[in-house]
Amino acid sequence: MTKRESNGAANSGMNRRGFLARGGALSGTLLLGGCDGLFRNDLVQRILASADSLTEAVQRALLTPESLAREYAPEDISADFKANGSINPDTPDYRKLAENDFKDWRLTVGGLVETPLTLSLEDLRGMPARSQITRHDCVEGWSSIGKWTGVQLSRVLDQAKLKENAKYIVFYCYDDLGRGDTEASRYYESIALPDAYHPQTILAYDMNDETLPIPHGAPLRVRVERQLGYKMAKYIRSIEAVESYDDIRGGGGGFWEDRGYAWYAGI
Ligand SMILES: Nc1nc2c(c(=O)[nH]1)N[C@H]1C(S)=C(S)[C@@H](COP(=O)(O)O)O[C@H]1N2
Ligand SMILES: [Mo]
Repeated sequence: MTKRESNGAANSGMNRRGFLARGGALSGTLLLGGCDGLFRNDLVQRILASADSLTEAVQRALLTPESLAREYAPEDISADFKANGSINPDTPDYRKLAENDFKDWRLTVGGLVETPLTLSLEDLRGMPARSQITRHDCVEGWSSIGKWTGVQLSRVLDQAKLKENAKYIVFYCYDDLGRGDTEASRYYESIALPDAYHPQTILAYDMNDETLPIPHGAPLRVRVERQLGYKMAKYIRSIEAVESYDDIRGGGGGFWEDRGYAWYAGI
């Protein structure tokens, strides 16, 4: 893949034939097992096995071009992208990192991986980047369009090498949205491998061509473009590969899921 890849299917007004041609190219990639080995056959098998409900299986379309979220044109970018949930975390560890412009921030990648990683922002910026202009839909009923740039999560996971039994990717955040001042009341989220390996799932460090601002999740937030806003963890501290999220916090797989929201929030 090229250093900067972008999917122009939506904003170029591609016709159906062009769209199908893209689809052919994508499935060709799958069959050849190319694309940096992202779509190895065993991974595809595990992805299919990890779909934990029919709705989820139906909504997942990782293996078809329709699975790509629509991408917009630069002129569609919202002048005022709403910031929601935590907008300025006040936990002491986050304040300290923010004061030093996140120079000391490190992303740890662990759990069910062969090679645990510790990555700085520089490391992440040094990896191949992807930009996409997408619409963010919040469960509360508002939407905004923004441009996101970052590294595909798949690249980071491939560097860490997922173990055979890894099924979910968990994001732990710095903000204490639960206001309980304990580890357990901090924001967290989880996604399954099909979303983790989706080409538009990126760890974003830039928004609208500028460094990701604090209200939107500095220094790093995930974009999971086929799901609702609450799945897109901001203020990421660490990433963990797990077989199950049953034993994490309330067992729902996320801060809001533990409070009744659906774990799979497809749109
Ligand atoms: N760490 C963290 N991530 C979070 C939240 C939060 O409060 N804390 N809110 C979620 C919700 S409900 C939405 S809609 C989006 C908001 O992202 P934005 O502030 O960039 O609009 O972030 C999601 N990720
Ligand atoms: Mo939201």
